[in-house]
Formats: sequence, structure tokens, C-alpha cells
Amino acid sequence: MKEGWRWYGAFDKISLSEIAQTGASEIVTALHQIPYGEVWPQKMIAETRQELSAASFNWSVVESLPIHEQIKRGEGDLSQLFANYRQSMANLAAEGIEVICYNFMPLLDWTRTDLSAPVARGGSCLRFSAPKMAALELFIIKRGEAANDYSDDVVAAAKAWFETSTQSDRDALLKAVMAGLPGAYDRYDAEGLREALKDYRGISRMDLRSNYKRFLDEVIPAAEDLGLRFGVHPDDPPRDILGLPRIVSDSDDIDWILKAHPSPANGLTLCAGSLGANPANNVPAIARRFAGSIHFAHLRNVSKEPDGSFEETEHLGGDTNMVDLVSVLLEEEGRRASQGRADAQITFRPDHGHTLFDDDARGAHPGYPLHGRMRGLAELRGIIAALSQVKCAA
Ligand code: DNO
Ligand code: MN
Repeated sequence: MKEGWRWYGAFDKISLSEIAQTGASEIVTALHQIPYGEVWPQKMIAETRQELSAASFNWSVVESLPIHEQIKRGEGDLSQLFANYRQSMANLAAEGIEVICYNFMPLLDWTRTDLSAPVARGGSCLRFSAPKMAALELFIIKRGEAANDYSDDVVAAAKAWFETSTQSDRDALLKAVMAGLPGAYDRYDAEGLREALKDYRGISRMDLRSNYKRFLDEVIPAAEDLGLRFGVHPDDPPRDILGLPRIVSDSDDIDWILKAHPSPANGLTLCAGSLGANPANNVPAIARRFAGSIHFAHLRNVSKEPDGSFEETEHLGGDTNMVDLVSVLLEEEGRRASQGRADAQITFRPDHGHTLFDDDARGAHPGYPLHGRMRGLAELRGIIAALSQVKCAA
């Protein structure tokens, strides 16, 4: 497996020379400065590539090439947006990019309610509290629909939280919810989010699926021609939020996506932490079922709570058996290698990490601190080395 590290370019507080010391060989990045829907110019891609290779990194995975909200909503004439997307793909392929990670989450990216929940032995982690998310939806944004996706107990806890919260608690909650949006993406205040939700009014799960299929039909043939592999990132959390449907949340969804436009170029980013937050998802089993379609992996762990809340744990410490999961990926690599395939090695990255030591003071992007991710990478590297040796000896 190839060790990757997400880097936010000019937006990142962690330098390439520091990342080099973690041992990672692959940088996973994007042109975060380019607004949604615009073409990524080849010249800028080339400049990033040169900057990375001067620091002795390889760049073969883009995360993410974002999809304009209009495409997700299936709104209006989309031909220019699709043409722009394909042009960005061609420019990326011309600079040696092989894998494109993207997601199909309406409006938001990964969503948490707390950016620095305390960890017992020190440091902090990202947390998703179902009651706090429900409080945001029902009492702050007042999205106006019935709370049919939260249990009565969660709604009661949400109400209790809201009634005792201060304005600064509510501001911090909204800030946490927006933290998953990287770079130049739109961020919303309460009013802005309420307005943005209006554009999705009436869009059902089936509508979103057909808009997604249209996207795949528009881009996957081009990906095949260009030698690019697409890996959809699962919804995080893998459930509906803000009353918006989420359609990349479990095994059935993944099966639907792969069948919607069957192609070796239409595949997955296996994000263990995202999938792992749904109690119905057995992550190693999902990886085993779809192993042939995994083009990129995010390895991290979560610990789930009965009300739908969850917390990001140490990489080896949560509900997902990371040794089992890594062994699935290594077996798949072995299968590909025995077929002499050029894509035999799967790039992974330690997805998020705990905030440790001086990570907080450095002000790294939430979830993407230096020390916590380095710890995660080191632990994962240990698993990979151990399993590889056992396999070789057998
Ligand atoms: C969460 C993270 C996300 C992810 C994007 C991919 O698990 O990995 O930020 O990168 O959703 O598009
Ligand atoms: Mn992920």
C-alpha cells in the first residue's frame, strides 16, 4: 500500500518538509482555490505537481474534484458544467493524476458538531452528537420539516441542549458543522444555510440518484479514455442530515452506484471512518464485497453510541477491526499484482487524527493535525508491515 497524506496547499499550516518526516510518500490534494464548477487549469496543476516533486512527493490522487451543487440538484442546463468537469479531468490526466476522489453529499461535506471533544488520556477528537445536530436542524435552522429522521429521545435531548445553550455555543456548533468544507467552498451562516436548503426542496432520494447517474454517464466514459479511476467518498455521517437525502451510505447504495454505470473507472474511496459510523455497516465486509472497485482508502476509526452519536477514536481503537480491514486491502493488492496490473497498489491515508501536543496551537485544519495523523499513520504502517511479513512467511 502507498502511504498518503492530505495536504491543503496554501491553506495548510503543515509544511511539505514536515510531512516528509512522517514517512508518507504520496500527497493527496486538490486545487482548493478554484471555485466550484470552474476548470482547473493545466498550468496550475503542473505547478502543484512540480512543487510536490521538488519536495520528493508523488501526486496521483486528487481529493476532491468537487461537483457543483447544480449538478447534484439536476438543475437547468448542465452541459457547460459537465464540459468543465471533463476538461479538469483531461488536465489532471495530462499531469499524471490517476485517481479522482469525489463525493455526492448535498451542500455539506463531512459533518461534526464538536471539533475538540476531550480524549481521556489528553488531546481532543472530532465528535458527532445526534442531539446537537438535531438542535441545529430543528431549533436553529428551523428547517421546518417533521423530525422524522431523529428519535423522540434525540429530539428531547436536542430541545434540552438548545434551551440551555448560549449564543456562543450555537455559533460554535454551526462553525463545527461547516468545518468539513475545504478551501474555497461556500460556508453558510444560519440564514444562509436555511436559504441553501430551499434550493433542495422537493428533491427526493430517487431524484438525487438519477442526478448522480447522469453525472456518472457524463464523466465515466471520459475517465476511461483518459485512464482515470473515480472513487466516490461515502457520506459522513452515513445518514440523512438537514432533511437532505444521502445516497452513498451503505452496501446497497454502493451496489447501486457501481451498477448505475458499470466500468472499472467507476469505483470507491473506501473511507472506514465514514462507513463505520452506521451501525448497520460492517466495514471489513463492505471492503471484501467491493474490493475490486476500491481505488483509494481512508483509514480511521469511530466509536458509536446508541443514540446515533459517534466519536473519532485512535486509529486502532474504535468499532472497526482495522487489522481485518487492512488484510482485505492487502489481499486485493495481491490479487491485482498476480494479474500484473499497474494499479495493484492502493494509496491510503490516515484520514483524520486526534489533536495532540501543540496541534491545537498551530491551528491546523480541523481533523487534519500533524501529530494525530502521524500517530495514525505509524500505527497503520505497523499493521501493514506485520501482515505483509506474515503473508510472505506463509
Ligand atoms: C472525511 C474526509 C472528507 C473527504 C471528502 C471527499 O471522511 O475524508 O473530507 O475528504 O468528503 O470528497
Ligand atoms: Mn474519509
